[in-house]
Amino acid sequence: MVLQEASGPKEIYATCPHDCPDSCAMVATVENGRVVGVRGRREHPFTRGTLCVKVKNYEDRVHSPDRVLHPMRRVGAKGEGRFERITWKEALETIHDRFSGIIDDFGAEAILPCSYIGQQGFVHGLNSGDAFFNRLGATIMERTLCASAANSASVMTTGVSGGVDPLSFVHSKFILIWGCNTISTHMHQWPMIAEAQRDGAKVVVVDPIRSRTAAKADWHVQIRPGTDAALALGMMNVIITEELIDADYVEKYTVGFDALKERAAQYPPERVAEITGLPLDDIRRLGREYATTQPSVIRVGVAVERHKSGGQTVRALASLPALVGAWRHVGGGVLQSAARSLPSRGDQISRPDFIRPGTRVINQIEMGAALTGELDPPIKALFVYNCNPMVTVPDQKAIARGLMRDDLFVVVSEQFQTDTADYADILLPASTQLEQFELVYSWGQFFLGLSEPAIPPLAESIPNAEMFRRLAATFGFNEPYFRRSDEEIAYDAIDWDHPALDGIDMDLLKREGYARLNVGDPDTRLPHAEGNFPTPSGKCEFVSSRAAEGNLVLPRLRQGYEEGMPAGDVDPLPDYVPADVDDPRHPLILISPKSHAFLNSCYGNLEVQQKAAGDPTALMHPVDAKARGISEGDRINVFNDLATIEVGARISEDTAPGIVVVPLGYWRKSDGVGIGVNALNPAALTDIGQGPALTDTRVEVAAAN
Ligand SMILES: Nc1nc2c(c(=O)[nH]1)N[C@H]1C(S)=C(S)[C@@H](COP(=O)(O)OP(=O)(O)OC[C@H]3O[C@@H](n4cnc5c(=O)[nH]c(N)nc54)[C@H](O)[C@@H]3O)O[C@H]1N2
Ligand SMILES: Nc1nc2c(c(=O)[nH]1)N[C@H]1C(S)=C(S)[C@@H](COP(=O)(O)OP(=O)(O)OC[C@H]3O[C@@H](n4cnc5c(=O)[nH]c(N)nc54)[C@H](O)[C@@H]3O)O[C@H]1N2
Ligand SMILES: [Mo]
Repeated sequence: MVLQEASGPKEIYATCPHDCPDSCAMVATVENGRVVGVRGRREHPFTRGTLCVKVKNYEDRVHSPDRVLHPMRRVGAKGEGRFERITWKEALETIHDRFSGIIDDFGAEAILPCSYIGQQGFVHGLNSGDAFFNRLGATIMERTLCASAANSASVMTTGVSGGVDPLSFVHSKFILIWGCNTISTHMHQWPMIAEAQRDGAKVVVVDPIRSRTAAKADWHVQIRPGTDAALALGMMNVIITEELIDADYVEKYTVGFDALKERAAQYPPERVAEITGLPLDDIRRLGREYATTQPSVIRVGVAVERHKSGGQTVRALASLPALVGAWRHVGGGVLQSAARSLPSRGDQISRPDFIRPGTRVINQIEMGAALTGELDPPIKALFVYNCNPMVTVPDQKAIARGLMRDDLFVVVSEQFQTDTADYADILLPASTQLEQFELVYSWGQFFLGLSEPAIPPLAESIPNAEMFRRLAATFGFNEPYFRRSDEEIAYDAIDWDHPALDGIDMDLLKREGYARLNVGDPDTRLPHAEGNFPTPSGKCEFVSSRAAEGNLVLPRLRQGYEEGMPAGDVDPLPDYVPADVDDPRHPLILISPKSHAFLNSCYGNLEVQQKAAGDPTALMHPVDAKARGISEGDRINVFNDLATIEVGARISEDTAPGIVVVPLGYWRKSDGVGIGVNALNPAALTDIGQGPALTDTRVEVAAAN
């Protein structure tokens, strides 16, 4: 909505476009065709007027002199990042010619699209190119970089449920923040947690490092990375042995208790202490307090899924509330992804009906191998949008080798010349949120946000939906579907007749900028007090009836395409399976959580955030540093068989021994080292959801020469 039309500054409602649970409501101020400032909207009940360190100067991102503003063609060698300006017509014709030649010689599956959630909205987001690439017949990219294991595991356990409202956390008495750095990664949830804490709630953080969030907790449970499933099963062991279960709830609203009981019996606290590195008494106390302090709530972060048994870990966490009857209370249960409360229409967004039967599926985490391996047909073209795989995808060196191939035609659509864009043959200019119309969902709260263009797209940049309209027209795709306006796309993306949308329409969203889904009042909301789990049994499934379907990946990430999924190899019960990674030459566990000042790799090139983030470092425990003769500030090499990266040493008891912490987000070219933390991570996948098993990476550290 435009708040003022006079000759002075205009204010326009927007919603933050980033892949983040908060999806903040913002106002952009425009003067003389320029965005001069953004601020949070105070009246938004969840985001309440504050913006994070990344987004509070979003106008600098929009008007950065580094924006890609024109279509460009590579000059010079691959990867050098030198380009010359061309017209949109030339760019589209080049893509058409190259793709057509590849299709003639190798078939359309030789083309691989690569997107992620650089833009978190229905119109220009993750799935915005699906219909085009499906119509083309391209290979399908399975996009499981984030929360795929956790989402799949949650759906297997509690169904397509959004879980506990984050606004209901004020009513919680025991808040278990598990593998989640709330204060850095979705700070707008913190005020509700702090309010509960002031009212006497106990805040417990399970994290191998003393994160900003752990530092504010009443109790920091400093677990060994990747062992969370053992801790959850150990808690169940205590809860069951000490008869702290809610027997009535378990009887009425769950399936598989006897089997779960048997499984939990294999995890006595003594064994769990050994696996997790936690004191025996802490495990007992955590089980007891969690069960008896109601309402208890678990906030599941993405880090817990990043292990070989990451899916089963989330299955265990999603099972705990039903075991103790936490769902009976307002503010009791589990919150993993609120997005499941929004009835989106995947069939209308991705058009899986365009997919030719038998089309090949390649997992994004394995793209390095796909670009360098012997495939039939080989990958001959890569089209990247909303994604910066050279920073964010494991097996980075293989991806770089692939992108250097002379016979690979690479198109990148970007706002900035990222590490990935350096390898483009054709670089296309993308607009930012304040230049486009977008409908934004949230995975951390129950509001739908609208974003209206504050200014027209800068220079020749265009929104993704417009790019795919132009591409479809160039390829002669005549279906009216490919001619829909941005607003029509937004309309089609949601089931407006669903009860969750009662009373909400586009006019309301345009007027207000956001709307709360019709999912009940956070002060009284009880989604599963009487079961009502949207699972096949209608109950919380300790034993999953969907395990037989195999390695479940949600349709949105895979466009509803089922063929080729491995079936029948998923344990129907939660379990802890150690990663098979013992390697005496590389004994340290590498973790690479988010940076406070970057949003994945976004802002890695912008000065304010670079300053806030400081130089890339590796955090180590003093015992590990001393054993290697390393002091604070030393240049060190972190290495394994895949790569060596050089960073500065930070030494502190904030981390448990045996761990090296190198945050994600730094660009390869910005620190002169030319290689990032994902060069150390192999393309290992989780048990459920095929997510990245990042926590299973092992490294060694030595002083750099
Ligand atoms: N500032 C900032 N905010 C962001 C992002 C960003 O890049 N920067 N990215 C956004 C995105 S895409 C996402 S998915 C979310 C993710 O946000 P979070 O869910 O908070 O995920 P992470 O930051 O990856 O990890 C959270 C914490 O888990 C800990 N951890 C690592 N391994 C383990 C483990 O094995 N067990 C346990 N219990 N803890 C572990 C880490 O030390 C870290 O403190 O944040 C979003 N918000
Ligand atoms: N080691 C390690 N790796 C990780 C993680 C980790 O914790 N550790 N986290 C994982 C997680 S949770 C996630 S979500 C992924 C994120 O992986 P990515 O989605 O690749 O992350 P971003 O860095 O946000 O890259 C998005 C790119 O899209 C561009 N972009 C933004 N808006 C638009 C648009 O409208 N159009 C176009 N064409 N481009 C746009 C941005 O400029 C940016 O360069 O990384 C994963 N990788
Ligand atoms: Mo993510």
